Amino acid sequence: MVKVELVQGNIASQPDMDAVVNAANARLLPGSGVAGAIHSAAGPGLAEECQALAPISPGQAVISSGHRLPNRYVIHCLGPVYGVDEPSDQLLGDCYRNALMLAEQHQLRSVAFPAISTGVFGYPVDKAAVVAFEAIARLAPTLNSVRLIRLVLFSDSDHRVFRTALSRSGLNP
Ligand code: AR6
Repeated sequence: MVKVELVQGNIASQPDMDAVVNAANARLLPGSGVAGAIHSAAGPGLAEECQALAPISPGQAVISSGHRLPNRYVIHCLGPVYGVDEPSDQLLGDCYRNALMLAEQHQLRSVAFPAISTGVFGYPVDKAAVVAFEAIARLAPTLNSVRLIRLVLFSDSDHRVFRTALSRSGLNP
């Protein structure tokens, strides 16, 4: 069974993971928050590669190489803008599902996610945590290659909210 773990930290500093997930914008350009941290650590080659993959729509995921990041791959997800892209819970769940399916297709063992949509896109953290773990729990029995899923939370309070949701999710019994 896949292991799900939580850490507080920076998504661009997860050297032991095969892939990190970017909370991207539709055009896959460098932005603020997660996208800013990932693009500045990866260098300009990431934005160049992404031009051919963009645009993407809410819920979609695409994969690129990691460039100067310590990870082999970056999986770019466009989360829903809360209150605008509907149904937001389904679209946010699609991000986690589609990212994990790409990881499976590339036979990756470990994937680190940020809390997609909970920054600029305004998704309430407690609701986002429930959606994330529901999507992961539903897909977990079908995963063969992925053995470790890490949620990287930027703040202590987000880390606590995700910890509560994980303990109620039925994952990691
Ligand atoms: N590592 C881990 N988590 C982080 C980091 C980091 N380095 N930086 C911020 N967070 P956001 P979104 C947290 O805004 O809501 C961008 O401009 C942050 O506290 O990065 O999906 C893109 O270009 C929050 O909890 O992603 C898009 O236009 C969470 O990561 C748009 O923002 C997500 O915040 C995407 O918005």
